[in-house]
Amino acid sequence: MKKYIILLTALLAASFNVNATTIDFNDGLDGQSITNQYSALGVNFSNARYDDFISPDEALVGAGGLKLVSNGDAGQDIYSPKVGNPIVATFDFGITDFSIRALNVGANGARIEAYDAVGTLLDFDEQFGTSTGTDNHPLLASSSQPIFSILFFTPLSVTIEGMLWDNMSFTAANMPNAVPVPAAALLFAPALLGFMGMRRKAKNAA
Ligand SMILES: [Ca+2]
Ligand SMILES: [Ca+2]
Repeated sequence: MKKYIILLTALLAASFNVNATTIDFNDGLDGQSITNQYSALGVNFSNARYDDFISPDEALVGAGGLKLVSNGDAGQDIYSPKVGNPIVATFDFGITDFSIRALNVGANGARIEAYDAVGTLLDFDEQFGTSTGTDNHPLLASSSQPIFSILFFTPLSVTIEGMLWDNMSFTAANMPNAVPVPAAALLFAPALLGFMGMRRKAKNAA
């Protein structure tokens, strides 16, 4: 019985984090556009691509491998998308607890804007560094909800410098029709234990 209780405890603990999703962007190819590669996770991108630039000390904040940058356009650096042509992440369902690591953030800064389902700005977060921002890797975040899209860009153009994005994380927002997973697991727990007891009895009788 003890091992069943341990198993059940582990299942319940895991269920509390079942909605957390993190994308490290390490599963693409350098320079390849990012569009619907993560659609199974409920998110699609526009004006986005993978990039393998290595920022100094990025490992200290858990970043590495490939990162997220913009596709850019004429006269625009892929590391410095502006508000008129931002990277966009669009979600199939409302999300909350959004965060992403901004790497190598200098004088031009890094900004995220969170929008609801009808395009109303819910929240923003931004950070600025000095000069080229080497070793400045802030986490940008929003706990507003439900967020349906996020824009990513560098708000200023005071110097020639850019930045990258890595390790995007979000959870599904609490929606009216959502069934809380821990409650559902508790409903099944007595049946599961009962079933295991029946199997044990059958085994002892045999
Ligand atoms: Ca990465
Ligand atoms: Ca920079």
